[in-house]
Amino acid sequence: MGNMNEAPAATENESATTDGFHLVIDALKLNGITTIYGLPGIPITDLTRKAQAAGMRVISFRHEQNAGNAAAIAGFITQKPGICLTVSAPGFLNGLTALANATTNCFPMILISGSSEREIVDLQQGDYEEMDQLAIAKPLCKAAFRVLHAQDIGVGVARAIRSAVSGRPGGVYLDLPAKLFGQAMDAIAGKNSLIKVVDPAPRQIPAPDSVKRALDLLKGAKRPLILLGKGAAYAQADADIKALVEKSGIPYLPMSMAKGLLPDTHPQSAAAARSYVLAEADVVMLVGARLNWLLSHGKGKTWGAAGGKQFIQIDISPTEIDSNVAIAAPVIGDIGSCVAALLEGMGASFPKPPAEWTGAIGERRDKNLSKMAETLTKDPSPMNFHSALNVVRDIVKANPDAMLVNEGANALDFTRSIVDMYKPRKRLDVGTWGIMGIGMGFAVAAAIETNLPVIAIEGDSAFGFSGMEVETICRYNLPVCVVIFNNNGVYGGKDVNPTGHADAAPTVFVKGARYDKLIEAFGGVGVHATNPAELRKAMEEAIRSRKPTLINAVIDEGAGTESGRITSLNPQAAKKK
Ligand code: FYN
Ligand code: ADP
Repeated sequence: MGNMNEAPAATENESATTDGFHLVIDALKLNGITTIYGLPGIPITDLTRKAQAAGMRVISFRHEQNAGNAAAIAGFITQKPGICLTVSAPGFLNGLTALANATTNCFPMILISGSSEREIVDLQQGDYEEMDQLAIAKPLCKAAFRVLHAQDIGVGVARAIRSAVSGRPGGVYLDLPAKLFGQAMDAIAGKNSLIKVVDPAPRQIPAPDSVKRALDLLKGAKRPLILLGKGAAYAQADADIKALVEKSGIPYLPMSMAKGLLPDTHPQSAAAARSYVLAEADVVMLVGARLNWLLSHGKGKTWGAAGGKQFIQIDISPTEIDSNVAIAAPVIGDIGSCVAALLEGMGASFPKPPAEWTGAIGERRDKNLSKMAETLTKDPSPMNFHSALNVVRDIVKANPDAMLVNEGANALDFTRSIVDMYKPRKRLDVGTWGIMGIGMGFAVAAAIETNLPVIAIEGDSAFGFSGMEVETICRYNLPVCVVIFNNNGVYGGKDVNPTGHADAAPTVFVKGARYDKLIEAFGGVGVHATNPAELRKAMEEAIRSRKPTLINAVIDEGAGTESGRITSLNPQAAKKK
């Protein structure tokens, strides 16, 4: 027996060492992160293997942009930062679009990229995939860190997690030079260097006077409107948000990714009277929504007579206030805390808006709804967006838990107004930036994070940006049903090359393309749907079977308009007289 005061002889384990690979994995797992979306390659191939061996899910993509989009939307769905792992330089650059899109949309994600050694990069000595990745990432994300020593990995990961989810969520870059992974250190010291982040997204309680100011404004409003944004969806304060709307009796307008916070069929929804309520409201309460281009910057003819409006804005970011127009009543804090405080301040009863206002909205809403209903009954051949979406609308209504991914131009805009959503955080779309290419990355993450059926409604152009991930969807046997609205081109297939040269017009694709054949190459189910009945049957079977499915829905190549509802943003040469 040794001297009782001496530490017991170290067991084999305790004398073991750890290394950078394992410290990165242990730091992520310690913080409840179980999934990595990425693409193996130098210098992170072994990190992907070791992460999988350590019990993490490592979802391997065909292009890093799609892995990054998957990580970003995983963050939106879970409130935990999604992790995208890439190789250095080109792989890092491929991930940047997703990192920037995450930051723009306030989705929490961490882009982790292997990189070249500092000493070589700084001397510009021409290393393999040499690039100063940290400097390039910084302007595109919320925070960026580099770790050079194994003992700092715990701090680096902790800072990245806290930066991604605290305050306004966003994208964070974590730069790991190749040499870091092989650095060994004492296992106990390594374990002790890791940080389990405490309260990474602390509640931010609004000032009581700001809550009172907002409620006083609402009480005095003759034509109040609540505008729900994706920040409200992200906050996961669903019951209180629903209570706020219903207790106030105020009409509400959901932005696209806030659809489903209350069912789109809710009697207070003003979605089908959008232009009227934006123009006529006298007090507008923004809840996790920005007055950016999607809301005409809070000014102009969209908002009716100049000066007639007063805005209340609930947001976690104080510097968002007054970004476009004066905000009369800012309420700064996390939406959960702000809405709870508003509800408390409303007391037992709160004055309802004048019947004249809600009545006028109802009239306009019903008029638009009946016009839409009439359009949806038409059954043209080939299908148009309305007749195809009439099927999708029914499928989503019958499967309210299914996730809906949506991108495109007409495919996006018509789906947004035709397909009602019934539950929060089900509609995942192009968001603030109107970006193309989020489709398959979002679909993979929606399936991985929820294990629910995923319906991806894709424009044929939009699908082209991430279509190779159909192999990823098949490889992991994900319950994803991709419906491609195939109208032969960007916006449609009608353009012609005026020169008579054999080159197709820039917006036109191969006519009659059979995208359904693509998924068959990987063992998935391909369906060619030329009418609503075929589309309905294929979607119902995909939901039932949970098999990876791609439906090539033939749409009239003349259907829709250039850029959908934002044609005005696409400058066109003045029509020749
Ligand atoms: C809405 N509407 C409806 C319904 N829902 N009518 C009947 N039934 C239903 N269910 C009406 C609504 O009241 C409007 O009519 C009209 O339909 C359009 O409503 P929408 O689509 O909600 O609103 P709008 O005006 O298009 O909103 C502007 C916008 C939106 C910029 C917020 O277009 C948008 O989010 N666009 C995203 C574009 C994008 O990112 N594209 C991707 C890349 S583009 P009125 O009230 O009568 O006006 C690549 O080329
Ligand atoms: P939408 O496009 O749906 O209008 P935006 O992305 O423009 O939504 O706005 C989202 C807003 O929500 C951002 O200003 C962001 O700061 C804010 N936000 C995000 N999460 C929260 C939260 N948990 N609490 C409060 N505000 C939030």
